[in-house]
Amino acid sequence: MSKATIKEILAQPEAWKETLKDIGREREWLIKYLREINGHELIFTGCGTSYHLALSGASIYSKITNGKARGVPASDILIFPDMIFTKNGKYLTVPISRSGTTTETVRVAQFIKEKLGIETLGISCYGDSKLSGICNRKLIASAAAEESVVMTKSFTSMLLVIQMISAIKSGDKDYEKQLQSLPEEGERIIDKYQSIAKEFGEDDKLNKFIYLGQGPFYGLASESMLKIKEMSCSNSEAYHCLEFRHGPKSIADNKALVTMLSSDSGEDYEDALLKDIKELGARTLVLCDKATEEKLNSADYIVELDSGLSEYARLILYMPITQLIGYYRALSKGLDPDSPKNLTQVVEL
Ligand code: F1P
Repeated sequence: MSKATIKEILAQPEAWKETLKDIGREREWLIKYLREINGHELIFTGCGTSYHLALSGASIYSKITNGKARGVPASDILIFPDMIFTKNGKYLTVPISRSGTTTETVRVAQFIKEKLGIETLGISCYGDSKLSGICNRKLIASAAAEESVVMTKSFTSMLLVIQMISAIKSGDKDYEKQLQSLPEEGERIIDKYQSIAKEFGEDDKLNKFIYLGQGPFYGLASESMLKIKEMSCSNSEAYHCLEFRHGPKSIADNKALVTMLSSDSGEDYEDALLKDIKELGARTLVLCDKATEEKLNSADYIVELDSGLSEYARLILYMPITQLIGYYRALSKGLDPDSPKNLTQVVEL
């Protein structure tokens, strides 16, 4: 059995270090380029994992640069372009694709550039892909290229590219300094929490996995949901934290693991929700930077990053843990995470 997936999950801090260097080398043209798009709305887009990346990336870009941004699935641009682009709007579209060959994403880049005359900045792991050849400009996270079918280090590394774009566009030196500490923090967190991820992944009393995240963490919750589904064919769902009360909580029971990808801005709301979830009898895993009293009372387990990083800097540090839960769940079910059922590395229609 090949070991690509686990190798790539554990190699994320190294990929982040290389990606920070790679994007740092593009700084000069990026500063000029991003100045030219002042006032433009950024439309981040992709498919599957890359769509989840677009969701979190848009939220980060908006907050750090105070610019307008949205994350949309490539299929919506393909089928409902007028829903996204208005006649007199000014846009920069950012198609995201690990492979650079996913059909919807490539078709969208072609359509946007040729039919709408809108500028495209592609983000990929391969500089010689179809997508890279179509886009006006490109940023390549080559250290995040993967053998595996499921996306792990490519997800976090391409999200880090968007964080760097945001830091460079805003000129926020403190934010960029925080990003520079992610590789070292990542090594420490993987070393400290890999075993608890294995424990939750192997817990055969669990039969459903629910991931909650608000704001920029919703894209991560969606990606964590997809990982465990792809690798282990488990029942998994993702919601904005506070949406969970509006119906989905009906399935919370002692066989459910509810993982909260905590924010700072929503802490009071999220802590109150955690208490409600515990009272429903579900198992609770909380990922946070610093544990609060409520979290200590209501969480079955807390992954406390203790990084001291802002909520918009630390996001990717949550991902190795949720990726590893999916990985170990697959192994515990006798499945091979490197050959996930029904999936291929690229979807070409
Ligand atoms: C997108 C994608 C992945 C999915 C699987 C198939 O790929 O749909 O999200 O997990 O690997 O491809 P890409 O456009 O980012 O290459």
